[in-house]
Amino acid sequence: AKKSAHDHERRKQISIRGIAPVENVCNIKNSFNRHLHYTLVKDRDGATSWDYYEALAHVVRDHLVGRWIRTHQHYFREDPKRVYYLSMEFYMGRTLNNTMVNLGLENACDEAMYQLGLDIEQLEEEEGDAGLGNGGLGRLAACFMDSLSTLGIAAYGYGIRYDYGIFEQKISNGWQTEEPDEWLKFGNPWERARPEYVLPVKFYGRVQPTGKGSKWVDTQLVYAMAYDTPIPGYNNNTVNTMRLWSAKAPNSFNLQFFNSGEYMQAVCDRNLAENISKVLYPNDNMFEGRELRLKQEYFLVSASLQDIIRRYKHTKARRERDNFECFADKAAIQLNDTHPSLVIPELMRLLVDEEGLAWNKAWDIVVRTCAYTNHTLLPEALERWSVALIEKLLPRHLQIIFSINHFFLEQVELRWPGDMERVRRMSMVEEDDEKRINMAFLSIVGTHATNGVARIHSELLKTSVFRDFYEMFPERFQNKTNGITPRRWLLMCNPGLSELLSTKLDSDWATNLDKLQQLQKYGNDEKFLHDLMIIKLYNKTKLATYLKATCNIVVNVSTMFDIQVKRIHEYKRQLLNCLHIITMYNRLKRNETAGFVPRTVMIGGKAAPGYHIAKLIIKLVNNIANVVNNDPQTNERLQVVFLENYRVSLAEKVVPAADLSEQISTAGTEASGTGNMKFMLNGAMTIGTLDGANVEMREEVGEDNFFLFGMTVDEVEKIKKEGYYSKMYYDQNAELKEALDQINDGTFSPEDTGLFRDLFNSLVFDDRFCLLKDYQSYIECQQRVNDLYLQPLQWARKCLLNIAASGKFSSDRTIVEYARDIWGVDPSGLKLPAPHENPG
Ligand code: B1H
Repeated sequence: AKKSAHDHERRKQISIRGIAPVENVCNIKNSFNRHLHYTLVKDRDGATSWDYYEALAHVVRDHLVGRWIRTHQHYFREDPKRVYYLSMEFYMGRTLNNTMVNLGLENACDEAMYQLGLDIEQLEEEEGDAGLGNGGLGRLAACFMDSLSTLGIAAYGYGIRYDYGIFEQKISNGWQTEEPDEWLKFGNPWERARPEYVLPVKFYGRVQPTGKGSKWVDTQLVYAMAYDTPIPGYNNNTVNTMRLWSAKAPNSFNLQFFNSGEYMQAVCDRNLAENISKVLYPNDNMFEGRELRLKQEYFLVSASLQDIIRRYKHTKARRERDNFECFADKAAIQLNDTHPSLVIPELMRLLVDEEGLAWNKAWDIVVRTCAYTNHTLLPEALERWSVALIEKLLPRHLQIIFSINHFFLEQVELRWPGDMERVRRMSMVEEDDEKRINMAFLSIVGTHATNGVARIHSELLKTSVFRDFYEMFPERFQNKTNGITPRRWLLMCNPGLSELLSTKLDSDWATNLDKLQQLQKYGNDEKFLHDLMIIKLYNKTKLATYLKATCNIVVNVSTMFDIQVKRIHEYKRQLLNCLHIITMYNRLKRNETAGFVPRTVMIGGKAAPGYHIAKLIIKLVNNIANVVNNDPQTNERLQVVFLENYRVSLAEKVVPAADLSEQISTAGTEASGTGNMKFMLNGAMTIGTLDGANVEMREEVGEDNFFLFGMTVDEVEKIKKEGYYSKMYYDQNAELKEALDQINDGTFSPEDTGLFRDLFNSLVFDDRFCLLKDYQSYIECQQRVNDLYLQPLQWARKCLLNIAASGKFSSDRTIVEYARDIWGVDPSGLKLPAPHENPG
């Protein structure tokens, strides 16, 4: 209670997060008590912490409602071009604190809870994450929603309301186990169900040729029910909508069973339909060609397009719009990777089969409306759906895809007469083993813009996987470097730093993040650097307190916090980090302690449940931790922590506490990365390769302020072409050999000496991601990190320069570029009038 009173005092000073006039505080207290009574039906004796959280959530939600309605009235009246962001993932995390920040209610709520004898931070901890995403791709969608609202763009997010989001990771005996994420267990105060508003989605059946076009008949029907979540902009009274679809069986489902009297069977079978929105596929950067996943993708596409078309037709002008002449001027549809790429054949089907447009007219509309974002070059992540499966589930769409491909290949032949090899390469229909549809090819051909998510990634798209397509459509290829929302990733998660920055910067810095550049001039201001270090120490202490309370882990805040948090994947090279840890351990065991900076290395992330090697990596980290942390000869200087169940809300605690951010993927494999930006914004140093957005981060901050190591993309390409034999590096580097042998000989698994053999073999005999080649360079770079950390003021100065140079990585900048170069909309920057509020 003493600590939280201190935090309370801290937060009260914070000016950037809204003022707390007595009247507002009083209204919030009244509203809170009313909700506790009428909404939660509890008194103060029976109320649990969750009840208090939910009561506060309702107080805050009430402040959204008027703005939400007014925003949509405004859009209906003005009829601006709408932007539709279609994504299979929206990794939103928690909502309460974010809403308070964006509405400027934080201080008033904090004070009100304090006066009621409650600790607001404790209530915030009651909220579970909305974990409807795997990693970067889903979190990007969430950051984009925040920026779209903040920029006043008339945007809608469309996705699926999974009953179960990304699994909960438990570590037992060092192994990952998965538990279902019951995020809706206690209800969700942030969504509004629209049970009166359901749309039909069809599956299976067959195509019937008729006199005028094709008909899709004998289909199975599933309903899509809308659930709306408000998305408030930052301090601009705009509240957009994220609409998530939930599957609902129609009463006609299994009618044959009802008719034949098998009532029980028929009702029980309704699950079959409703399973479509049951659970998020837990793969990051990995395609899994299951029928249920294809159903999910079409379910999202079909429901969303019906909704988009309904909104297009229903204008304020009395007469309904009955033609599609201006459809592409009134709607922009952004495909978050190929996952919603069935939009292309589905919109063709709706326009041609249902609305009666000519093929060419429809095609022109589709291409002008849609745009595609590519998020990965890894071949195992590219969607290539089995033709047989599409034919079974969506027979009409397969015909349409074949036609699209046919007309497209005609164009290719026209352009390159006789180049049959090129025609074969560019066909959307792949004929190697099983026939498959290459959804990325379909997406490039069916849209007017294809973009990568960092400059280097966008360049690689043009020169590698999509080279032929770039030659055909050079004007379609763009770059949109990713960004993150500074509201969640600074204002909300790092109040101490936010407040410090606000003492030096214009008050609108959080919406004009380039203004962070003004911080450069404090690079030699010792007082300022000292304040910065105090805040970092405070954040480290807070994380330490949390780790003690939740996992009973004790960490030393005076050590360097060296952190790698992200999904576990071979290309992200958590094993390279492990090799460095083992190398440090061996050196300490040899008493090479001179000038060694004590470190706490933290690694966190989920492995896809079916990804054997990734799960073994988690076990290895935990076993290394066991050995290193229990060795009295080293454990004063080196500690290893596996952070369990890494997710958005844990990132909010970890990122502000980091000294060193590990961004060490093989050059050319991480499309962008966005965690890298979060650490930079919060004043960590980065050790990283020239991969993804690291390249641009280093460019912004200057090479002296970034710890670079490893091969470049060109060097990776070259070495692979020449024939890369990782065993050579194993044979020739004694420290590397020692570390790898220890992984192989049971040093870290005495109970089962062969446990990590697969890891050893994959590194020494295959090493697809060139860890052994980059090892020496990484170790030397880590030594430079060590040496700089020995000079606290120099370190702090470089941290400051990183913060100052991170402005480019605001998702506001990213969205402004999409708006200008792809969607053709203006960020209005409009501040709507506040609705008259009478919360008392
Ligand atoms: C990213 C994915 C992804 N790229 C397939 N690709 C999935 C692919 O369920 N699936 O089938 C799920 C996710 N995710 C990430 O996108 C990149 O790896 C990051 O580098 C990038 O920062 C992020 C956002 O652009």
